[in-house]
Amino acid sequence: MHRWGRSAVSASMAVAVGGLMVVCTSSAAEAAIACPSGYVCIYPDINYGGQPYVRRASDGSVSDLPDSIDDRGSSVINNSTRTARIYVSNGYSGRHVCVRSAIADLRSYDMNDRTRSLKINNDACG
Ligand SMILES: [Ca+2]
Repeated sequence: MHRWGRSAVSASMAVAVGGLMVVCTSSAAEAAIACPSGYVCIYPDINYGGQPYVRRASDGSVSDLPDSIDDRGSSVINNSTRTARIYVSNGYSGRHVCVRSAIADLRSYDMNDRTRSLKINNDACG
């Protein structure tokens, strides 16, 4: 949980509502931190919460994701024209899920907090 330390934006939003201690719960369809066009974003919390790991799809695959998201990813947005496969092991091995657009909760794929490598392809999912 990083809600209080997330960013200056959160702090200013709290001020904007009159200093009330309000924790906004973002809707499932809207990322608190948006995933830019052309990027694949892996979020540490479900429903696209927390500080995402972002990867420009044209920069290609990542065989060993950094510690910040290694075994921590809980939701994914693929805002690129390519396909993104997330694997439970390094080097694109083990079980994986193919992300065409977005997955709000990796628990539904038994992949929660099991994000170790990211394969970017030009093919289709499935
Ligand atoms: Ca997580």
